[in-house]
Amino acid sequence: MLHTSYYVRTYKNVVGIYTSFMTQTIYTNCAVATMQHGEANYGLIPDATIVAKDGRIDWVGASADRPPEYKDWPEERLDGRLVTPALIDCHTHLVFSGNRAREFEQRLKGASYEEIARSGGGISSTVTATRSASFEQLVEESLPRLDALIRDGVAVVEIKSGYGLTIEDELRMLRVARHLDTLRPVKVVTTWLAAHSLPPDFADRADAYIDEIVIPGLSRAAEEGLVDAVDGFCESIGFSPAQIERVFKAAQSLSLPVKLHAEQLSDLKGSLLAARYSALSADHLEFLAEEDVPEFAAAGTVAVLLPGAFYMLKETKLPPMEALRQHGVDIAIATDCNPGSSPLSSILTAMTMSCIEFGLTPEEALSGTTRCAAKALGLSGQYGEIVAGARAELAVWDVGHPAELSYWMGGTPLYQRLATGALK
Ligand code: DI6
Ligand code: FE
Repeated sequence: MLHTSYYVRTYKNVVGIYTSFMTQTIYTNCAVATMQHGEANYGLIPDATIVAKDGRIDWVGASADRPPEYKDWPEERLDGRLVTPALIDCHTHLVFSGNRAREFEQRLKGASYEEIARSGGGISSTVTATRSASFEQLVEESLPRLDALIRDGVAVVEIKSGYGLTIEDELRMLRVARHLDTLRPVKVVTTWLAAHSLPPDFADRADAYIDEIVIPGLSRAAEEGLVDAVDGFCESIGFSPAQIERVFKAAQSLSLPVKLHAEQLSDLKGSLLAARYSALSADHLEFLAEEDVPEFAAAGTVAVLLPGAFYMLKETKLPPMEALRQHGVDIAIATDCNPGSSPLSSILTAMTMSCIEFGLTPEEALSGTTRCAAKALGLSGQYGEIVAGARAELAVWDVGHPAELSYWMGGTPLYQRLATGALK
């Protein structure tokens, strides 16, 4: 009755990603962490049943309360395992060629990330490698990173451009990202990040780069249906708030949502700019000033924390966690998978790191990779919660309690991913 569409290998066994083509399925004999908004304690239901119909959740609740109309439906028994919404990685740069291990060595010998970037290394070196790789090579190099995320129970992955920096090379990165979506049982959400770094042929002409590459390229990407959102790197080694604002205006005129790399290395008030444009998310935020949190919170913009970059760059300045919590800001966690500051392709590791570095609770870490990550991608109610109407995209774990998802380091306790034919 279940069709096995794809296998991944975990530390314990080979895990199936099962795509159910049944119009009706009941998952039962399991614990469920619904991660529903407003529910305490993970929305945990110890002896639960989930009813899926036509790829969506029709009903979830205690098995004892299962409504009689589902009585004769086919059942999948999950042997007491834990079911959560499938995980979401809402910030990655996973399409790129090569790696920057040598730069990592340089940093360990004392060079800073900014120094390396200013001397022509850093993002520029990945740009050179990515431009010279063929489409097929980019797919081949990116797939293992995507597969690693899938092994951790991920169903939705955001992928940014930003290592092409010409119109054609940026479009090509997004085409690779869209192609990856067709190769694996995941939904890929794409982001235009041409305002990532200034290529050498535009040295000292950042405004011209915005006018000649970033904005016209974005229109092309939108015409081709290659882009779901627009991002920028608002930093002294990236682009100024005024330059980013011009990109945001172009996004707005194309009805595309925006998001921003903000306050990673300094406080340029990018997060407030993002908030003014009702951004889906502002990401990094270590240097976000506490006094700016109320204005940020009022916009409903998600704070995406990226513990892999914090770790790799040995950052010490923490985001204003208490203020974010007090003002009810939704907090998401992502890998930031990229060759420079975060060569990380495990969302579970990002969750563990977020607990240790930023003091998140395991429950916040899980909402950060489910409900809040869905919100950061404009997918609220569709992914990231086990709630009637949402997609029946589920992860089944060999654990007794959801805190274990943040607790174990290395390996993945994923037992199974339950996917629906309706994922795409
Ligand atoms: N912030 C990041 O964390 C990545 N890009 C960005 O704007 C780093 C990209 C890289 O170093 O290759
Ligand atoms: Fe990033």
